[in-house]
Amino acid sequence: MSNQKKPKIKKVVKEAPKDNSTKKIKIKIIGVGGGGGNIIKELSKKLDFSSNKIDFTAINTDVQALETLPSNLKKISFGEGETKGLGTGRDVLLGKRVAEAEEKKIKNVFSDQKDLYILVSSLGGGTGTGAIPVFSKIAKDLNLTTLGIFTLPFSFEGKDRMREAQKAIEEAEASLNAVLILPNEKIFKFIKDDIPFNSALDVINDQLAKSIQGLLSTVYSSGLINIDWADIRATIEGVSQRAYLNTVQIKLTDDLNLFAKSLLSNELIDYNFTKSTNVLFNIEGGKNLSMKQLAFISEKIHELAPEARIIFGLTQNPKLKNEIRATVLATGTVKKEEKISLPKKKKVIKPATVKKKKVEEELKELADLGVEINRRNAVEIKKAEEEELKKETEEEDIFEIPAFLRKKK
Ligand SMILES: Nc1nc2c(ncn2[C@@H]2O[C@H](COP(=O)(O)OP(=O)(O)OP(=O)(O)O)[C@@H](O)[C@H]2O)c(=O)[nH]1
Ligand SMILES: [Mg+2]
Repeated sequence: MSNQKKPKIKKVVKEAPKDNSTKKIKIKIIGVGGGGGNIIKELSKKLDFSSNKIDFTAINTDVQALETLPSNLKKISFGEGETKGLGTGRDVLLGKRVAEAEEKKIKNVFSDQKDLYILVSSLGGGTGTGAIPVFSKIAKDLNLTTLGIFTLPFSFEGKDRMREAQKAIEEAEASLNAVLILPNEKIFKFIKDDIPFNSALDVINDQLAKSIQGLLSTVYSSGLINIDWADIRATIEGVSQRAYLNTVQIKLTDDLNLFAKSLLSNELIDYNFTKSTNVLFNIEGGKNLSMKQLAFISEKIHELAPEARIIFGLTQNPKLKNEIRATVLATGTVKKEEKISLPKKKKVIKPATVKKKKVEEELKELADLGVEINRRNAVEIKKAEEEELKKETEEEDIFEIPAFLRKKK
């Protein structure tokens, strides 16, 4: 650290007022579609503080799925006329159409003047994937502060599902302030791939719920050093920001290096930490909480994301006796070309010099064997190489065109 720039840390060292501004923040969490409902159900189970400041709403075209959710969630069905309350059967266009037709109902969901609206959906089906861009646009038109939390389908569900999900994100993020993306597939980094489907979903939902819980606890707990609503809004606001969120809890005696590493490298979330422009983190602990952990984490964040503005909070939580828990929320605007994309066939463009060397080596080998060669000059060799390269590129590009268009070609 000694020869590095000092981190741009905003220090808000102040006694937390009893009625501080974070405590007044009103948040609405809206789960759209089946998976969205499941995730917010998981989250609502975890909240240990009175949730009258958090409103959970599940909205779906599938009435039966809504009925399985607990009664502390508000449930709204939409598109019943067209879907008969049975869901869309993975029809994205139908999901979009019924959401557009229900604009009034959706506007009503956003009409309660909350400070922050969090849209949660697992993309890849018809309802969430079709409706999320519509929800996002309506929220933008109403000038609301929004955070989208979306999962991407598993690879085994097929490329079309993934493509639809990506398209929905692209459309939605133009209207949302920040978007957090968690590809379901990444869970296989942590669990065996022969785990039953539903159990894998449970693990993902649990992880996501824990992280959101950490964020909410940062918002609603009184801090020794307080993060206020302006700090949170500054982190989320902007357009098309990608977000990172993680919560980690360790024993006070554990290795701080390991703590920072697991806090700042949540591999489930698609996010490049080095691109962060705003990082907000909060540490919660019992009486033994010291500035040491805070300073350590700040330095680690600064090392990883040197350009980020870092805001921190410190919260005493008597329930955490010999443990500390940290939550980090980071955002950074993603340029178009940096957006996560489907794995494409890799284009390996060999530099002409490498090829030329290879050609010459081959010619020499043949000459050594006594084969007479009609040597081409450098211009001819270069022309032939360029033609070969062009042919290769054309062939490779063909695989990036959807099959039905390829056939037309
Ligand atoms: N993380 C997570 N992903 C889920 C869950 N349920 C479904 N998924 C994923 O989300 C995709 C969409 O499923 P649903 O959320 O059920 O779809 P929907 O939005 O209700 O749309 P339709 O049922 O087709 O109208 C699936 O392909 C799965 O990849 C869940 O509980 N958690
Ligand atoms: Mg459904």
